[in-house]
Amino acid sequence: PARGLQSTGPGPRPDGRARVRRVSIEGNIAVGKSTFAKLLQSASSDWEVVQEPVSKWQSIESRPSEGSGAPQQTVGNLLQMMYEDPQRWSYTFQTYSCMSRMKTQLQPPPPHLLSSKGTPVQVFERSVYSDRYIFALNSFELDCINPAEWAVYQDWHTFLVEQFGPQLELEGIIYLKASPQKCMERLGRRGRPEEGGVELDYLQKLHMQHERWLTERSTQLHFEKLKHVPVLELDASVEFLSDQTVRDEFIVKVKDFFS
Ligand code: DCP
Repeated sequence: PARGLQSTGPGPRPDGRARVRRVSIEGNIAVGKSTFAKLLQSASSDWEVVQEPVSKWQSIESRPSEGSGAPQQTVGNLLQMMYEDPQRWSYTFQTYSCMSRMKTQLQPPPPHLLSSKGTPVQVFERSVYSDRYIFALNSFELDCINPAEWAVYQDWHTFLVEQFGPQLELEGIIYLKASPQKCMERLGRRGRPEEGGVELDYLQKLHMQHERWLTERSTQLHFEKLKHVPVLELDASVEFLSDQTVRDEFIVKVKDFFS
């Protein structure tokens, strides 16, 4: 059984209220992270989901110089560019997706969580850690990110994560696990246009990266605390949206994990 969330911070605040803890949901492409996140969001007002900024990657905006009066312009769909020409665009994509995630992860928790007297938890769809240890690492292993780009990526990633410190730390990870075949089926069903060329082999590689990191825990991590973060693994091969019993079971497990 999974251990509960770590207490990495200073404990309860002087006013007796609990600190807001931070957890990410991890899992393969199309495993159902967003669906699961919505389920958590509706289960407790103490749980606040922060969505992944995918739409930002689909329409990159150019910022006109200050005072020019020119409107913002959409200059590209980086997700599509990355899938169409991974060797050219993977580094740029991984830089931007991680940067936009840092911005969202650095937002303060909403006031109702800060004033909660229960067990407030901020739940993120993915994290700066899966960006690096799943996607960027995988792109490097597939030669879509070259050794110089990989060295640069790792350098700024380590630097920024260390600079921001506790603001980017996680106290727990929920790992939604399903076979790559199951994810492929769901990916086909949702039909996001940019992902039309994704093949089973790619999902198998990403699955392996998740397994190495979260089950075997054999990925070379650069952040000491991350090595010891508790992981709650859930079997996401079941259709949890349509099965009330499964949904209830998930919520019980998550509650236990958070308490
Ligand atoms: N992606 C990527 N590199 C990253 C983060 C994401 O290549 N560092 C890509 C993979 C997907 C898209 O971005 O094509 C969104 O990926 P996710 O798996 O994070 O989100 P999903 O929408 O697939 O999640 P789910 O269906 O589980 O809700």
